[in-house]
Amino acid sequence: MNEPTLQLMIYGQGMAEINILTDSPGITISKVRRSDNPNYLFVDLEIEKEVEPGSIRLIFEYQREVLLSMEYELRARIEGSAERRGFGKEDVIYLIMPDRFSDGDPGNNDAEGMLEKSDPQNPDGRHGGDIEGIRQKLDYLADLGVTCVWLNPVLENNMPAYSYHGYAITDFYRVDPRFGTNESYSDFVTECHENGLKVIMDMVFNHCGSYHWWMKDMPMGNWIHQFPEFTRSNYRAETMMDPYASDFDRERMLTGWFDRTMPDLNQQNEILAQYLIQNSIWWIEYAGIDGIRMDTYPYSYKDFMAGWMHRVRQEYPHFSVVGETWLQKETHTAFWQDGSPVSGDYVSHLSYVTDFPLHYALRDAFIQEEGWTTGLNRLYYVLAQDLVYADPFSNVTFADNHDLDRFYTSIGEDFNKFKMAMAFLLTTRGIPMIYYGTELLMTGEEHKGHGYIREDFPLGSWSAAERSDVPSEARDPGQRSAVGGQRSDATEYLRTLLNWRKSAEVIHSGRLKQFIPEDGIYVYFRYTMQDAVMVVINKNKDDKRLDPDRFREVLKDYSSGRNIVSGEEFLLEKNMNVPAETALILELRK
Ligand SMILES: [Ca+2]
Ligand SMILES: [Ca+2]
Repeated sequence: MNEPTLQLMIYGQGMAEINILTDSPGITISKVRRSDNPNYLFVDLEIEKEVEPGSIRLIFEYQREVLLSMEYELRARIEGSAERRGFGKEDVIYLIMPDRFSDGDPGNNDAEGMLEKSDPQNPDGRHGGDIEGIRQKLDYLADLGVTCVWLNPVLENNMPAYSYHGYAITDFYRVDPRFGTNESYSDFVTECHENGLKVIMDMVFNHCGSYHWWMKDMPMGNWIHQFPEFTRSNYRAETMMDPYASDFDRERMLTGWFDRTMPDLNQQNEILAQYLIQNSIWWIEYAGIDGIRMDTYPYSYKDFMAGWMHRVRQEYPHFSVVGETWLQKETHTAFWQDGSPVSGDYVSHLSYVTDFPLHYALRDAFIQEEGWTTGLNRLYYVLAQDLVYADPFSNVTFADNHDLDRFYTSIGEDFNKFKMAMAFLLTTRGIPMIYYGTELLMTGEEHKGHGYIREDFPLGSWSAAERSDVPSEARDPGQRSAVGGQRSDATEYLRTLLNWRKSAEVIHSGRLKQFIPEDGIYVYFRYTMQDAVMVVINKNKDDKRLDPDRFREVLKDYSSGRNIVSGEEFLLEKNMNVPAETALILELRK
């Protein structure tokens, strides 16, 4: 690694009284720190560049007597590791909640030592999905046309209840045994790569689970933020950049707990900060991942987050990180993106942010009536504010995710609106993310409970006895019933768009030009010097005539366009017909 220092946390009864030595060549113990807890020792090793992978020896002495000598392994790096490319604008991400996708190994559902047992009928319980289940579906995902998978956290959540979602980590170095093992996760990443899929690992620095072993014997008094009584964050990330924010609110935002079961980590503690940084780098290297999605990005100290990103970039200059920046407004979202004109003197080193403002607009666009600022104009106005971003084309865009109403539900289960929205998501600027089951028109309302927006993927393997509630047409989208038929149409529609997008460089790197929505029709273009794609979204319940003359600055000598869904040829002439409630995606031809 570029960084020669490695911090070790050594835990054991009375460990602070131990003297630690090494006789391995090229290794120096540069710093030994103790805390107010006598059971911890923190040791910095300096590793010279010339040191080969293999075992080094650590010697533990008490009163000049050797108590223990242990081997510590320095692993070889993956070849070309530092140069890994990460994910980007050419990709479409598919988000999977591992407990709810497919149960490839029913044998791990009640893994030994885990406090919560499986309970597939309980929306908040563990349903048994795992890494093996996802592995068995890689052909399906590759065929669907997504190019990158993001799994909600896979690390151990040994909590007594509500542990399936993964965000209450109890061991930062261990994959939850109900999902698999560290080895099976690393093998999974390799197999994804063989199937043309990249992998994003979900990480959490803001908090851990209240059953993390640290909580039983705190490494230091200031390891977490503590209050006389339970104190919740105010969840107002806007306090980080609001020029009028009170210190009280900002402090409460940063140090309040995300939930009762999620102690808030104090990254101003340098040893904890180093622990988290090393942990993320260890996973990149160990599992060979392509990117990180960092949970609750603004809830950790922003200088720590910038320092972390800087460290990651030092080791992996092209690696991708997307921060979960759940903010309402464009400016507040853009603040976190490195180089944004609205970041002030904050240098985040973060390349990708999650585009919540566009998500809200996408929902509104199809449920609101058309008005000066409503309906399709919501999309227009959000994109018109892209000047606040350093690179809006790298924003991660989405219709929904694991915390939001299922998109199909939020648009009143209207299949035409669904298709128009997906066409927009996959052709406008940004790196699109699709939540698992979108292709099967899965439904669910967030306010009923998160279990309802994270239901079992109907095409996953689930024990039949447990899954009697899954309708048979959902198991086989080829089976034609009213619902099943629409589901297979949805899958086919997305499959066509996604597979086309894979090689559509004009969407990956082309410019964007939009025309103000008029009469319920929104027209925009993606274009390069060589290619152009015209998108026409007609929200009206009837066919409309369109005069392409208004678009001549882009159309120039293009005379026709091929509809990438139907293959049909459209002549770009006066009174061209735009079918009702349809998005036309036209590859323009001269
Ligand atoms: Ca399982
Ligand atoms: Ca915090």
